[in-house]
Amino acid sequence: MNMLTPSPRPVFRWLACAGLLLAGLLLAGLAVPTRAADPAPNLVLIIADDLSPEDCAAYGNKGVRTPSLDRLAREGRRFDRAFVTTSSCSPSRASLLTGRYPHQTGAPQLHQPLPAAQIGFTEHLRAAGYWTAAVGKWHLGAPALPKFDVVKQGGGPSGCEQWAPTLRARPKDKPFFLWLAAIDPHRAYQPATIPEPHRPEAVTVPPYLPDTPEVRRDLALYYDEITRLDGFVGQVLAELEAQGVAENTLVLFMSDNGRPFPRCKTTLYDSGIRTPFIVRWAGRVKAGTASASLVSTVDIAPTFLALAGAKPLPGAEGKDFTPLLRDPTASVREHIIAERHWHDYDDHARAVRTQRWKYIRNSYTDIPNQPPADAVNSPSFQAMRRLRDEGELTPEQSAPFIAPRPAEELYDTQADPHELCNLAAAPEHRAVLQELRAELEAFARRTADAAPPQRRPDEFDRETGKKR
Ligand SMILES: [Ca+2]
Repeated sequence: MNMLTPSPRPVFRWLACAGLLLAGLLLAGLAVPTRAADPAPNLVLIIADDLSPEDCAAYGNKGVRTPSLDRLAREGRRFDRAFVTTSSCSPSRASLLTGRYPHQTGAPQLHQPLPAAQIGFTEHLRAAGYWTAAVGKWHLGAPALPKFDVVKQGGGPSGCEQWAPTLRARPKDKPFFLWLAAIDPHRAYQPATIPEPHRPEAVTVPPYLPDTPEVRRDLALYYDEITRLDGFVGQVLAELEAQGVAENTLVLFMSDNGRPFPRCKTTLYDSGIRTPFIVRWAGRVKAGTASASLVSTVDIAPTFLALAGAKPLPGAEGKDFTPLLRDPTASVREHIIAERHWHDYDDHARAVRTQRWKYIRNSYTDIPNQPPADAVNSPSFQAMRRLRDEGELTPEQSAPFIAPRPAEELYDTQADPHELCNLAAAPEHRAVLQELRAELEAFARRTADAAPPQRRPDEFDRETGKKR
């Protein structure tokens, strides 16, 4: 019977196989990314405003609640020696976007707009097929707006309210770059920013600030804004997961400058220029690791362009730090350079920092090491003025009031992490001083760096912070 009537089964088998093969090819076709086997990574850069790494739990401060940053560090790599090129908001951002030092951007002083002729790395990302958006704080001026496809400014007190919604509404047919800039934890501070505010007893008071109730309350309010910012970082991480793109997205968290307190923001001490720097990139950067290698925010532009397979920026100064993503013990630079320019008050200084040493050269020794106007207006600084008048400040706490100040400063950051003991005159460290001095002089020659021909007047009173 079977021999006489041909069975239809082989035909069905063949049809079934062909169908499966076709379906497989179709599925494979859909899964193949537009850029061959290694798809261009999405890049998310999160920029806090005035945050020092010492004020994140991931960097050891258990008094501040930053669960999302803790998670980023747990799932990525924490960089412990990462630095901005200047401790000042808009110049730091202009340097980051152009991959150049502040004096090379045409916008070295606070609030100066970045000239349109300065090329931002986003322009090369766009040429390579990326969709680019800046969301939250802008502070780069109108001429730089066209360097992104989309710029959404503000959105709420935190500056972060539009981050996740913008990510949700992105075009889904392109790799993306997001510049997510917070206004937190920038001053001014209000009570009840978060449901469970930090207690003043829980804060860590650095030794160059007096341990008074005013300073503790001020630090606690600063911590509250850090926690608020942290919540928005968590929303972005959740949205990346919801879209199924977390695996192929590099997230980098940093700050534009250090905490807005005296002897921190605008200074060239680590409290001004050291930044949190956490990179998460699943499967590419080993989770839960830390790196002590030097890295600068001027390095981000060349690194992101290299990762995206985009053209490098002409005239960029930064170094591609992708070796540090593969190996936390790799090295891409021997030192970092940082600059100080006019910021509310007149100033001009430069610093070079190696793994161990910090050398600072102050051009205007006649003025004190002034905090910015927002910090002068803070309860902390006003308490310090009172204590100064009462003779109750330690020498290191008095620094913001003392002039003249030294032309040169040298610190051993390993033995003296708060940079309180100036070794510039110590005979046993003369060789280090000369080496770092020569390094700064070479930098000045190579990049045509010099103090401006004219001093710029202060915009605020140095004691009261009132606008002049
Ligand atoms: Ca800032």
